[in-house]
Amino acid sequence: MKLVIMIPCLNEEKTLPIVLKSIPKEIAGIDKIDILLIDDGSTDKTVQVAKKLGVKHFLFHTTNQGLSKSFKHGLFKSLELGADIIVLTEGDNQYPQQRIPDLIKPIMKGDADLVIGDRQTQTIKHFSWSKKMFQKLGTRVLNVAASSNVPDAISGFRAYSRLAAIQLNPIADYSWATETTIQASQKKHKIAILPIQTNPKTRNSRQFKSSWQHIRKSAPTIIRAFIMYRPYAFFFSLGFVLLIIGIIPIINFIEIAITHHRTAFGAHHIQSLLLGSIFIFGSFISFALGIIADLIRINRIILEDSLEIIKKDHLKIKN
Ligand SMILES: Nc1nc2c(ncn2[C@@H]2O[C@H](COP(=O)(O)OP(=O)(O)O)[C@@H](O)[C@H]2O)c(=O)[nH]1
Ligand SMILES: [Mg+2]
Repeated sequence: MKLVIMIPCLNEEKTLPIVLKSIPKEIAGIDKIDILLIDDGSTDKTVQVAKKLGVKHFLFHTTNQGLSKSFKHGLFKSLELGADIIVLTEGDNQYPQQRIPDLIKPIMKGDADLVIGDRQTQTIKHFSWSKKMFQKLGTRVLNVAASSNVPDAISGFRAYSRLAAIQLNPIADYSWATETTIQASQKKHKIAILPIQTNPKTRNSRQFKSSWQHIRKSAPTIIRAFIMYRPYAFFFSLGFVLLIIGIIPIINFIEIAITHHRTAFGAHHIQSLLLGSIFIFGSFISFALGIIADLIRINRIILEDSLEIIKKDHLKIKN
C-alpha cells in the first residue's frame, strides 16, 4: 500500500522543517510513504528547504492559486503517484503529523473512505469566543446541507481512500474543505472521525482572517450544495413559501369582491390582486427552476460517472 502525504504550502520555510520531521518514516502495513509538496507560488525558500529535507515530489503553481486549487491539483497528482491513501496536512505545523498512522487506520481496515481529524474546536484555547460560536453554527448548517454528521467540517487534516479521491470533483474557489465534506457525504462515502489536538499556534491563519469573511466566502458553497444536491428541497420549499404568501392577498381580493358586491369586481383592491399575482408567479418560477436544477443534477451524475471511468483509465486502475 502506498501513502502520499500532501502539503500545500505558501511561504512556509520557517515551519516546514518541523512538519517534515514529525511525519512518520514508517507505518505498519504501508510499503511506501511519499511526500508531495504543493508550492502555491511561494516567494520564500519553501521549495529549497523541502528539497534539502528530502522531499522528492513537487507540484508547482507559478502564481498563487489558493488552497482550493492546491488541494484539487494535489489530489490528482497524488493519484498519479499511485497513492492508495492520501493524507492532507498543512505547512504551518498546525496538525499533529505523528497521528497520521491513526488517521489512515480506518481506511486501511476498509472501514472508511474519508477520515477527518476533529480539532475539537470548542476546546482550542487560542480560538476566540466568536470563532468558536461561528465554528459550531457553521458546522451545524453544513451538516444540514450535506445530510452529514461531522463535528469539524473544515479541518485540514484528512485522509482519503483512492476511490474517494477519484470520485471527488472540487469546484469551489475558497471553501474546499466544506465542499469536499459535502461531496463525500452526498456520494455516500463512509466518513470516520479522529479526535486530535492541534499543535501550539505558529502563526495566524491566513485562510481564516475573520469569522465574517469566512461566512461570506463559505455561504455560496453551502447554498450551492443545497441547489446542486437537493434542488427539490431548495426550490420547492421556496416555491411553496412564495405560493402561500401570494395566495393570502388573492383570497382577500376574492373575498372582498364576492361579499361586498362591488359593481366592478374587486376594483378597489386591485393591489392585493397584483401583489398576490407577483408572488404566485415567483413561486411558479421557483418550481420550474427546481425541475430544471434536478435535470441538471441528473446530468452531473452521469458526467461524474464518465469522469470516474476516464480518471481510472488515465490512472490505469482496474477496479
Ligand atoms: N492562506 C493560504 N494558504 C495557502 C495558500 N496556498 C496554499 N496554502 C497552504 O494552505 C495551508 C493552510 O493555510 P493556513 O493559513 O494555515 O490556513 P488554515 O487552513 O486556516 O489553517 C498552509 O499550509 C498554507 O501554506 C493560499 O493561497 N493561501
Ligand atoms: Mg493552518
